[in-house]
Amino acid sequence: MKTAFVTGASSGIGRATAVALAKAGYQLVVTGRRRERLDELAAELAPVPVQVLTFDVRDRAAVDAAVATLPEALRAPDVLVNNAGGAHGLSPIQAGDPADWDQMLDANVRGLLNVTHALLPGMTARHAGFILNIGSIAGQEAYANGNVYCATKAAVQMLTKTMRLDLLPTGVRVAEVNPGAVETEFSQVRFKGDEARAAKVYEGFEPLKPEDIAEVIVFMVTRPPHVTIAEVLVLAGAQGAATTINRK
Ligand code: NDP
Ligand code: 8X3
Repeated sequence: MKTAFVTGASSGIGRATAVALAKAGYQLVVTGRRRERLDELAAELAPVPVQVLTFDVRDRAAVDAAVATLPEALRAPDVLVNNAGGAHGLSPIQAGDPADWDQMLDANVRGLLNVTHALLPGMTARHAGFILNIGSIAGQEAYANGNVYCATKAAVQMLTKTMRLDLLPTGVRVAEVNPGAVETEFSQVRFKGDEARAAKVYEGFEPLKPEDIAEVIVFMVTRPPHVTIAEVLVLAGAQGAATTINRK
């Protein structure tokens, strides 16, 4: 049975991706900080084998320790989906909170590196595998007040491209999906639990669902070894650019 390791599977895009990969025949390692959410997911996916790991991707020692508890086969997954992360705050740079900046830089960039670093020895030893990084339209274009979040996702794009080059001789493929507006807990986290403000982000148009992104991810990672779909931008139908949305 093929194996997939999905970070940030307790919610949103990561959760939907775990479900879709399970349906596609993968056994899973699912990670996040909220253990109960991950246990619920594992129960929902039974009898598919699902291993739950709880750690904060920002904590390299915790990532390494959690990965070390896995059996060898799961430490060398066929597919790694680096999805954990998000936005904290939406302010002009001059009004930004450095604590928010740290959270985004540490989770979206360093966290992706921490998880990748922990799994690469197994993946490169197998000479196969697929790393799928979740970027964002925010990494492709600047929007006002996006500053540090946009920068972290631009970093994901450059890391994806450079990792692809570095890993070429190892047989590990690397690609990126860049979603537009997907209705998840993303905006609740960005606006620190302000549900009304979060709901406004998705008002007046039909946003993407996490399952829409999951479907694209499964298609990408199940291409045969001679095919790499390197980068995909997925927008909502009413979305022309990050903040250009045709709202009714
Ligand atoms: P959600 O908030 O619904 O999910 C985020 C997931 O990441 C959760 O499972 C959360 O788990 C996990 N996570 C966040 N921070 C950490 C951390 N420090 N350590 C471990 N896990 C963490 O948002 P989305 O599903 O929308 O976001 C998933 C990815 O998609 C993110 O990288 C986001 O930037 C990106 N994205 C989202 C878009 C959108 O419009 N929604 C558009 C483009 C990209 P837990 O809280 O349990 O730790
Ligand atoms: C999430 C999409 O446009 O809110 O990455 O930054 S956006």
